[in-house]
Amino acid sequence: MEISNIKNPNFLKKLDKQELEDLCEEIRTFIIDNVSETGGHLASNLGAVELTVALHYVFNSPYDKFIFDVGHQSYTHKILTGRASEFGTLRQLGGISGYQKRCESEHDPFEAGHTSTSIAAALGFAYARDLNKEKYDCLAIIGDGSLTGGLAFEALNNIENLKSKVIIILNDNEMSISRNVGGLSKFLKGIRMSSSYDLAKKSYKEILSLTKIGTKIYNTSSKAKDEFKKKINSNIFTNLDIDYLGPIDGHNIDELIKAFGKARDSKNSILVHVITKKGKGYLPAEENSSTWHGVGHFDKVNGTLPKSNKPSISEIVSNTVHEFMEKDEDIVTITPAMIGGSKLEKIFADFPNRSIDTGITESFATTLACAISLNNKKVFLPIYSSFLQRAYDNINHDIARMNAHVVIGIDRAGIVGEDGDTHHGIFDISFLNSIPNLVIAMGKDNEEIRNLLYTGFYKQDRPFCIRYERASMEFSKTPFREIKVGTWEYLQKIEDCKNTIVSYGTDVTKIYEEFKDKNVNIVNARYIKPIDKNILKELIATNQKIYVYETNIKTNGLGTNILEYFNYKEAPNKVKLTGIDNSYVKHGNVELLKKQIKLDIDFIKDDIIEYFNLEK
Ligand SMILES: Cc1ncc(C[n+]2csc(CCOP(=O)(O)OP(=O)(O)O)c2C)c(N)n1
Repeated sequence: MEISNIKNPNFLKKLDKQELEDLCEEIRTFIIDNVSETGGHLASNLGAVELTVALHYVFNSPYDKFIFDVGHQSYTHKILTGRASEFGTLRQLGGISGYQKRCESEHDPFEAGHTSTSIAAALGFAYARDLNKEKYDCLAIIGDGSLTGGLAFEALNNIENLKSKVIIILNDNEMSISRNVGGLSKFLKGIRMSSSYDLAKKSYKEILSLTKIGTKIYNTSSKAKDEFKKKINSNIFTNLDIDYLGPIDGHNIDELIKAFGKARDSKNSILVHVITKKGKGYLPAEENSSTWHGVGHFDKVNGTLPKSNKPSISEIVSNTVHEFMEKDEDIVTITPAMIGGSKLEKIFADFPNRSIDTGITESFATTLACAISLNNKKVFLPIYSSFLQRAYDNINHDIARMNAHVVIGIDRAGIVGEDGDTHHGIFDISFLNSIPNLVIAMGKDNEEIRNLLYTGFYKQDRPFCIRYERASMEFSKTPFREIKVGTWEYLQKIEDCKNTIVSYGTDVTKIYEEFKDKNVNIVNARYIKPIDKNILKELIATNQKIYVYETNIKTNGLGTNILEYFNYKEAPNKVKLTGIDNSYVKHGNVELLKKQIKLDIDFIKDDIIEYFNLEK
């Protein structure tokens, strides 16, 4: 079958078991072929092929609502719903998204990119369906990793409350990005292994008919039957009034179809526990699903990923914290499920007693970090900028208010590229800027990043946020020195020059490369908060014309901080702010995205030349 020709999932209903199995193999090959070119979430998608085909066989999308948690594993769904021919554009600028998108298809009723929202969404759809007196099924397809998020638990708790039927498909591959953690994961493992489960799998009629009393129960009210069913199959889900069915072999089409049929016919909300193998069908991904969770383009024949010759900034940060942890037993590192992404492998291997993976729990991890730090500890808490949005209240209400010594590593700050609008780290400055006690810093190179970390851990004792982007740079073990909180530096200061560019991070490095020896002053505003009032006073006194360059949301950014101070000082300076307007940035290559929103260095260079009336 030509996968690219699939227009919708209707054809599936006519296929027999063998044809369905063949289709799954073809889809797998199609995914590997395409993702090896475009990059994407390979291992998660390979594990969910049969599961998704069986769901589309049993249910009727778009009539029934398919809500994939995160959406990173929805490629088979995209293929079956008419988007296979566009797979060459996956995650590229102007191409199809790597997640569900309402604008892409009527088969995508909801959108995500962050985890643990699917059950809440399915429940909301189901509640509205019942209010509207309509009849269709609302499905949340959620991984065991995403089920560790508090939001998923809150939704489970509300199923009994809202009383609308939802179907939860738990795709359990024992993995988050790294191996899944925590009591829930242990519990799921227990279910998979337990023999009592086998008992529960047999029909309760079979069990009841073994004894006289049982037969009597079976012949009496359905309530008694329900009670008995619950007893033999009692677990966390059934105790929340959600029926439980499973575990089901997630690569056996027949078993899946039968189980999903039962779920469709059930009156009650139900969770179908499906066991899958992450990376299924592609050996390198099966053997190392963490590495192959999300990848760039790769060599599909040899199963090799391209190597960067420079370390990522995440690695530079974690290497530096590792140096501190070697000598300082009071540092604890906490990650909400991002050991690999935040490059914490060595910290976790060398300091297992002071490293915690809390699962996908940005909110919990932040309050936990706060409490640990209040007990004579310093906590390193790296979280991706966009996921930090989940922890806003915990940073404000806990860490900042109690002035706790937590060094928050804001990883993937700025535009991240192919993951798109749900993942760009462009809001953190804006939402943290208004919180008292917080320091927000961003270093321009290896040495400054290391010195900022040193300052955050050893030269102050309050919350310290250090942002760093998704990029690579040279690493070297430079000696540490303090960078006084709230101090900026001139990268270039020219006598009598009245033009000043202010920027931070690698943006200021790029500006310096473009404008060194030109008639502009260049200020590295490595502390976005607090700002350097001495330098600002100097800029006012010499009436500098100022250009602020940020690749984050403009509202409440560094530029706003400068304007606020100038307003307070009734400064006469002309100031131009550049940054991202109050809008979402799409997915695609970082440089192309920056060009699209007119924030790439070439555009900025011309803009600065024009603004300051400089010679080209
Ligand atoms: C709030 C949030 N935190 C972290 C992530 C990063 N992330 C994406 S997928 C994933 C693991 C999901 O595991 P699971 O749900 O089991 O799906 P699998 O990929 O194993 O199929 C994580 C941690 C995210 N998308 N959203």
